Amino acid sequence: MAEIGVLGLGVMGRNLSLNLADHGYRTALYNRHYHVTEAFLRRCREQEPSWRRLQGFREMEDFVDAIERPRRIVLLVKAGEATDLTIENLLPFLDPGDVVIDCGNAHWLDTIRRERELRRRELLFIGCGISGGESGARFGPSLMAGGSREAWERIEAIWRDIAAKVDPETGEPIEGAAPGRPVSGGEPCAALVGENGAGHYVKTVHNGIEYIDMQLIAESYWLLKHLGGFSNPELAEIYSRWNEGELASYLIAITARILSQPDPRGDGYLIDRILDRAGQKGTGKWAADSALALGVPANALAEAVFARYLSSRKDERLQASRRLASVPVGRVDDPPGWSEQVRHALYCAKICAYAQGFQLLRAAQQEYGWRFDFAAIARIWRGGCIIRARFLNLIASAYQRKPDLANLLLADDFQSALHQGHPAWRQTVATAVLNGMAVPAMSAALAYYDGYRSERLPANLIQAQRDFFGAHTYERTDQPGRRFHFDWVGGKRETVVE
Ligand code: NBP
Repeated sequence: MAEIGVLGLGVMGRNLSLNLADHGYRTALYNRHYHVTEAFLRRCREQEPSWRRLQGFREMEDFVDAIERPRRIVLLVKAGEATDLTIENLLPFLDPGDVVIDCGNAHWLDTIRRERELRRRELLFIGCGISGGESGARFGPSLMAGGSREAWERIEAIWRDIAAKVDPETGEPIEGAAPGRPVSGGEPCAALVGENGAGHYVKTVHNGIEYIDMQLIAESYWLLKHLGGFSNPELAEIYSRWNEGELASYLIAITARILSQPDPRGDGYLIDRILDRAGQKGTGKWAADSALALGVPANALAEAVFARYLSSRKDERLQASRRLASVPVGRVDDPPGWSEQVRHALYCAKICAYAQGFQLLRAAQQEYGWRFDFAAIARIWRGGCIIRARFLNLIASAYQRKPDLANLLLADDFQSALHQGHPAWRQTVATAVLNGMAVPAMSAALAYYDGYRSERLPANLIQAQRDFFGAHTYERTDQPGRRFHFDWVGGKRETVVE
């Protein structure tokens, strides 16, 4: 009998199945179109003996029957309607106590609904965020599970086995897994983060941070390239060097690789031939939607999503570039000094990006009744996932020391990094603006920082305007706890409203 089943053999399902097989799990496989299953198994059998642990089925009923009870069935199908349809088709074959684990990129509200519906049928349901793309699924993803403890206990050992591992001493990802030879030892990047939709919510916030991180890196690249005048090999060298320090992360590492890639179709570099139109699958928007819905000032997140929208309007931008006034883009006098400034700006803005992500998690736990362990979430993001970064160790320590920390910006390590880096950050944003270069995420993060640290903001005027046109009332600084309305037209009477 199989110990687990995987339903959906797209990119993620195939790779997660191989990961399971590498770890010795007998795995049953099913895909809507059987020819996909057949082709996959044929390739597996030719390549690696341990993959004989994978067994494919044409009929869904036979697939379910082949899994030992109570069953564990992983769904890796397209998120949305396809997931509902798949669950509906599975239901007649399941028995009470079986656990269904949806590893697709589901919206957390769908997961909350599905968990409730399956619980009514005495079935367990886990919504599990999975990050790391194809190679993460293959050699160790970051796994963010949401569900009941009973359901989690049924998959915990497997999840810890197949997840990415980090060195318990340094927190650095342990690399080196190969087909048939998984990483052994290390701290697994897998955890139960909360009930029902919590895992998919954490994954959504992960993706939101990923959007900001990518936008910030893209902005830094643009500033270095155009204002610093660095060539692609020099840029690759700069990012490789940055990858040795506080910015060390998967996204910085791949940026260095990307910038040094020659064009396979001719002279020059591939990066210069790639169209500047960014795609998206919508999880960044979900995160930004949630920030708006929950009243969380995640402006860098929103800007990162908007920046992709703006980039996708290539034809309009082309027209506008010929018609709207601009300023000539200059060159800085001291390119090495400039790259240091940009490095500080990137790091400070990145701290704000993560601060906004964790603020979102804080607000969501109140809204949905979850209780997040922020340190644990930071720890499972250190390996396997797209935003894995050295400085997640600092975030984990900050929350470990102070689980109720109001905002990451206030953690000692980040306070001092911001103290040290903010002059260069300001200089970077100012230089970009004066040269007509858009740095939406870097400047939004700076506005967030400056707004957050301001004892007073001009919101007094907004309150006065609201009271003027809509009698929305205001509070006075000298009479706390009471609300007032002023007769702005008559100009005489201020009344106490309550
Ligand atoms: P793929 O596009 O490679 O595969 C999609 C799978 O969904 C195929 O097995 C397909 O079956 C199945 N499917 C579809 Br489409 N409609 C179905 C339906 N109505 N009923 C049953 N099965 C259906 O996607 P993927 O990249 O493997 O992603 C799978 C899930 O994992 C998605 O939810 C995705 O958001 C999530 N995810 C992806 C990544 C990533 O980096 N790719 C990362 C994290 C999470 P077929 O072969 O018969 O068409």
